[in-house]
Amino acid sequence: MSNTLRGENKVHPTEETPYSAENGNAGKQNGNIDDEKDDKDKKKGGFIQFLKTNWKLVAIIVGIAAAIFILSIIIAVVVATSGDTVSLKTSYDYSEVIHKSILFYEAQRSGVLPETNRIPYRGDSALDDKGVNGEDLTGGWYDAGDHIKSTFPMAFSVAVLTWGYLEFKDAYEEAGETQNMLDCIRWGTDFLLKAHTAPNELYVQIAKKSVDHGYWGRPEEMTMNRTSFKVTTETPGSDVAGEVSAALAAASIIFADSDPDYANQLLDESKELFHFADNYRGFYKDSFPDISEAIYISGSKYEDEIAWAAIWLYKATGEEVYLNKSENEIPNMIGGRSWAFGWSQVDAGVHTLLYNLTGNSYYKKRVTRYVDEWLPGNAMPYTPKGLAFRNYWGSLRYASSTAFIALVAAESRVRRTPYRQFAKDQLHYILGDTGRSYVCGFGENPPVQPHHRSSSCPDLPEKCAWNSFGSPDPNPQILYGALVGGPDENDDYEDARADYYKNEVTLDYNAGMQSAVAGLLHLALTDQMP
Ligand SMILES: [Ca+2]
Repeated sequence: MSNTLRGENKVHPTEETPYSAENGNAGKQNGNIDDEKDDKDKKKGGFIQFLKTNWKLVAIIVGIAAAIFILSIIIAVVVATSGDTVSLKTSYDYSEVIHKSILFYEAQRSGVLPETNRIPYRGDSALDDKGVNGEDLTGGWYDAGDHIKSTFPMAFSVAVLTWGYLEFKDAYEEAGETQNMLDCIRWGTDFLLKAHTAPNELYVQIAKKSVDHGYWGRPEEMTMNRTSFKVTTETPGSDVAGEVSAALAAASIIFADSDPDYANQLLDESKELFHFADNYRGFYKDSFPDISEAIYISGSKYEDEIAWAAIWLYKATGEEVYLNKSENEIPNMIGGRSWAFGWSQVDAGVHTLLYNLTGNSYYKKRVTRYVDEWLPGNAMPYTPKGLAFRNYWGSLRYASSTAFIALVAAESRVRRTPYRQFAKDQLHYILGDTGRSYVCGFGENPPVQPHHRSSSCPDLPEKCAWNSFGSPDPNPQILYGALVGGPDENDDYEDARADYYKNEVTLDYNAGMQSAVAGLLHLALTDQMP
């Protein structure tokens, strides 16, 4: 991966220097030509004699001068066409993290894989995933270490990845990952469009928890029945429908220029889902026929997802009706501090976007209230080694998703240096500051036993089952780029496959981490790193 940056403000010597030099020399020659003539004639004879006796030396000097001249032209052309490069002095290779995080999303792919698949141990899987009326529900990503497809966190991940891309495009360009990132987002949105089978109908989970969690093995070898669940007007889910609406609206911005037809489809279906979420209110956990079969069942309110969808629709369309819809939900959202920024609680994202788009100081206060709590010395507990510690289950994702909010808020000048320093400290904790990396396949001493089925399987044709789960050895496949859950409040961490609190990986863990790392790379590129 490249660890250099392009100098955006460089002078173009091939355009400017020869032009001014030529003009200056021409004027000087015209003014002095007669005065110099006699003197030149006197010296002429001696100079010709010198050339005759020293022609070999003259030839060498002329040759060297010509070579230097040609070389300088080549260097000037190279600099002008590729940009002069300056070493990025960052502690960690952010480009490499972005590259590998996108590979993690590729490792999670379900359905028919394209020829461009870069994960050697993965193939086509779950090709019978369908709705209750036979609708095609193949594709998308497996949620975590298991093989359930869960629309709610998948949509949150698409929204946060897309937001990070929109804010920090220069980071993706620097990493050389722009096309891979667009493919990544589209893999998610293609499935979200499939899951939206009618204006007021959305598939929210594929595979029962009891059936899926009874299996350990390759996704390509699954034979169990994978039941699908949907929300409808009778069994609504404003939280999940709002989340998908937000993801589709955000992605429509990205594809507006390169694929306007696709962008229009994303926007149309985003609007339908917003109206479904808004008009048929309810929690999708309450719509599940058997709550014990659902994953991602928590969540204390759905007004935040409705407001989140509306503000993304406003950002995508500029239509005031959506701004009003978003602001109308604010009184219904919790009045105190948000607990975290995550798949079921997007208040911090709503406030940040609302401040960014309206400049209203009320939203600035709300963003400040949220992020300030996480700064050292305030209410958030810290581990001895410096992790802002919200919860033992997946501690690192809370720190990294809040770091992303802090970086976006800093772009909007809510607060700058303290927010950027916080984000840098948290991400560097994750990438290796404690002596170990928490990102698989990256840096020093990374996790080797992630709680993740397909990477725990040996190469074919060896069998893969519960014996792979119980193996004391590292996962035979490296799950590049996956952020694991992380340590406890004392920085204690054991790299153990069975520990799904500390060592599982998920789509939403990586979304906040990747977008935050893109934000740090943006700071490095623009010389704003604290
Ligand atoms: Ca919520």
